[in-house]
Amino acid sequence: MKTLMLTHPMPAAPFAEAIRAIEPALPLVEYHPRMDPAALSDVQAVLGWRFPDGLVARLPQLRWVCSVGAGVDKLLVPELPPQVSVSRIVDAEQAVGIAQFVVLMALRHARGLAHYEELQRRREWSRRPTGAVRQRVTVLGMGAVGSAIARLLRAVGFEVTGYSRRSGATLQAVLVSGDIVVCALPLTPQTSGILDADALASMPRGGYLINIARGAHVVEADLIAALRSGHLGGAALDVQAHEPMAPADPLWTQPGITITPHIAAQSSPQTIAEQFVAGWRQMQRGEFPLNRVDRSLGY
Ligand code: OXD
Repeated sequence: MKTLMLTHPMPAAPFAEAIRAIEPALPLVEYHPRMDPAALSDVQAVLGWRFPDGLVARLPQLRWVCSVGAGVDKLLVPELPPQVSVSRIVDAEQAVGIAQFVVLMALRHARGLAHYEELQRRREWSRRPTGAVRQRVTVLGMGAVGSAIARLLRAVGFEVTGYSRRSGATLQAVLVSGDIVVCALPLTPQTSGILDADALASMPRGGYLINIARGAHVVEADLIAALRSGHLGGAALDVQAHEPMAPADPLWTQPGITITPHIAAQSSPQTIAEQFVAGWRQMQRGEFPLNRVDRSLGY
């Protein structure tokens, strides 16, 4: 099964090297925009992050798309034929890394670190006593990543409520009780824009939002408005609607927002290669690939 590497903006070479070390016979070709149609006509598998416009129509033999990440939203394009299997990487180490990042941001907020950073800039030594953290955190999305986040938050003292499609509670009910809200949802048509003005207004005054999922979950203009009005106390956005963010993006300069460039945690090329090769071998045997997503759900 010839495989097209579509990992841009990540370089393909580390993934290709790790795959060849496990399965030297696996035919790999790296995508470039001016590729000859003949080189695409026999591609059966894609290892990728995002489909360039119009590419799917140039892959008549496509059988399997494997995401290089945990999310598949940029690969589930409408023109993807229904019989194509889609899978993703499920990496416990990445989940732990993301959970560590969330705990870092939650503690930074709960312990008021931004205040002390500001005091240091002003050379001001003044104390504001606080107890151990016991704030309530709502984790939206209780898949592998959300569950790891909930476990680690509880371990450091937060009171955690998880929300998922199956949990029965309404979104509004769980937002009301979250001093901190963590978004770990898959991006689907149902969750796109889920954190809009109404949802943010449901959070308690002074609430804090941490997004490690996808920028499109948040209506960014509504978030900025909620911060400007003083309703929300701040936000940590590891993901943004437009990545990479343009210099003029208003999120950069909004007080209270901490921006990081989608670095909460990545899977290693080795892990991705191992899972990709396992799926490739399954596909060769006529089986479904490892970590196949339900295309009707989008995760
Ligand atoms: C993702 C990832 O899907 O980094 O965002 O794995």
